[in-house]
Amino acid sequence: MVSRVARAIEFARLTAEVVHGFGRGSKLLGFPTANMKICWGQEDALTPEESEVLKFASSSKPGIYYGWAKVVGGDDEGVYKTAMSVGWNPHFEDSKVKTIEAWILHDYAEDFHGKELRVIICGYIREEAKFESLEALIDAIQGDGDFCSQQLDHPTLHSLTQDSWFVPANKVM
Ligand code: ADP
Ligand code: RBF
Ligand code: MG
Repeated sequence: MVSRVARAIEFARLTAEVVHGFGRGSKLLGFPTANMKICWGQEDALTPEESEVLKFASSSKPGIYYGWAKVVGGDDEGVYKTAMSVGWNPHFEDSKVKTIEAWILHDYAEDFHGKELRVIICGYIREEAKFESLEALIDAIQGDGDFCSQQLDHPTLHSLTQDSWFVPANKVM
């Protein structure tokens, strides 16, 4: 049994390029995850946005989070719910890198590797786990999606879809 408790966190507004991950999100699990670029070991030469991502990656508790996401620069710039995995993917022993990955709860018509992903991470639901089987991991991820979606229906969190973080800079009044 997977136990989930929603814990609010200080909202984390992050933006990063979508980079290639292990390539198994869609193919092996059936859940595509957009991996955010993390500039490890480059502390001195980062933009403020890159520093924020690095800070979040370094200091956040590994686990599953909920939030809102928007892909910038593609055909679909909607703000959608997302379930996010932050950590080491302990189910897979070959994973030696900490990742920030967003499974956006929306069907996109196109792949968006290389585009900008903006997110507001709002809360934490559970630790990452190693499961008995791939099916058990898949069930857990599906359950996380449902749980995250419910949290985001709360009016306070739903109003973040209108947050200035998601408004293009040239359209801010
Ligand atoms: P990778 O290992 O390169 O991250 P994945 O199999 O996890 O590959 O697929 C992630 C890619 O799928 C994203 O970078 C994005 O281009 C695309 N994608 C399409 N729909 C979604 C979605 N709903 N959520 C996340 N990524 C999506
Ligand atoms: N990986 C794990 O090793 N353990 C987990 O408990 C776990 N939970 C996840 C929950 C969600 C909602 C998502 C989107 C991913 C999760 N992952 C977890 C990460 C998953 O293994 C990873 O996205 C794929 O391996 C592709 O890199
Ligand atoms: Mg991925």
